[in-house]
Amino acid sequence: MPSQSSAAMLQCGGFRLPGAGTLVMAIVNLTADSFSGDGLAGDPVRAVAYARRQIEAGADLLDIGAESSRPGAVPVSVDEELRLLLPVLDALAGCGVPISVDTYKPRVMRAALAHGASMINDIYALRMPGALAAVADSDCAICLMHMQGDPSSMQKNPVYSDVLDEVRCFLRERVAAASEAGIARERLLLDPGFGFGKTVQHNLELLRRLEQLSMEGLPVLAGLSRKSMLGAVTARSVEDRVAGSIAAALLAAQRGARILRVHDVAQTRDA
Ligand code: 8Y7
Repeated sequence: MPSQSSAAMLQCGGFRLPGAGTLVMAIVNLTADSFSGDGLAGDPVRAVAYARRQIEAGADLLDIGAESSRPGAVPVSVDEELRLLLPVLDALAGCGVPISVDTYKPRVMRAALAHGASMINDIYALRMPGALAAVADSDCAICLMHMQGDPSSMQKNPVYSDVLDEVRCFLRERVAAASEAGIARERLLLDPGFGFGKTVQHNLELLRRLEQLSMEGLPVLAGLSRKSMLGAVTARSVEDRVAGSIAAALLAAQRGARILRVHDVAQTRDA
């Protein structure tokens, strides 16, 4: 991974993740209507068992989400998100791997950190009012993801003149905002946000040029698993995109991605 070999360690709560090599992050969806049909439908016992199986399968991190961000998904209230999330976080305390929480809501961020989360994965890149402050006083890692528009409308007509340039420019602005809020650089990850306000062509171009995304050694996270761009390339339905997902994960890793956010942990590790 030449483009990332000079990358520094990532501070991730009580964990320090190595500055080289590729890590696998397992997706744990607590919702019923997740994008890829893998939602655990708000059953905390099943969710915890599922999360533990992902760790056994070799997950280096877990990413737990209680609100679907699929195109057109209905927003969930803070109370409902916490009701789904907190019992699972409590049950996974001491599980041995860092837990990331997929949320953009400052109140959920604070509660998740108080319940042991080591990373915040924010599809809005800390743009919600109060989000920067919610994470500033902790030592959690933060994934800053690019999205054009919002999930209710983002796939309607995404337009860019140079998609890589615009994504990088946005992320650079978010890194500056985080730094201004007192968040150390070694806590930050960048993510182009595959599928978030992008056409298939935009996504493929971002994957092709992924090496150019990283700025000054900040690690990159890539989430391609089972996404519709893979359906467009392979003509497979969501449940038949494992091979495509693994191929895409490998391409991302070769182009310097440090963390691969995936559904199929064992298969991705083997590959
Ligand atoms: C991503 C993500 C989703 C991604 C990051 C899905 C929450 C859609 N995709 N977070 N979340 N990056 N950082 O298909 O690509 O998993 S939801």
